[in-house]
Amino acid sequence: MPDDCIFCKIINRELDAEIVYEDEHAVAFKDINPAAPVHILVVPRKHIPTLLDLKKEDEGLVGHLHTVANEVARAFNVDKKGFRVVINCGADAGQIVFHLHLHLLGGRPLLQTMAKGRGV
Ligand code: DGP
Repeated sequence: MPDDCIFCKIINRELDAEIVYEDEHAVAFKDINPAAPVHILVVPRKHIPTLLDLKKEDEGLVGHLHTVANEVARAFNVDKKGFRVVINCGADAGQIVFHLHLHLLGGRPLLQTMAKGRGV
């Protein structure tokens, strides 16, 4: 784990966050700067900087992150009306935290395109 990774610190309880789910492989917590009424970040415990750093051996883990998003979406009652899952990768996508994460967004109509005007 790099010393300066905010999400590793949250996972290791060195930094506070509102954790809403955790298991052996993943942690989910509320985004500090929510772009929607429901804005949860689903992160692997394993430090993987970006989508580009995924290895073949991570395929199961990435699938698991989506299953966690499914569970969290149901827990936060956005499953019926719908929600969006986004992964930003690199500068043009506006990635600011270099620890792989899924944004789970819902609780309002997300009618914009995939463009990032806080649409994440
Ligand atoms: P991005 O790297 O652009 O895909 O998004 C990173 C997200 O992480 C951004 O929406 C804000 C959130 N974030 C950054 N620092 C913290 C933090 O210390 N705590 C929490 N809960 N969220 C954070």
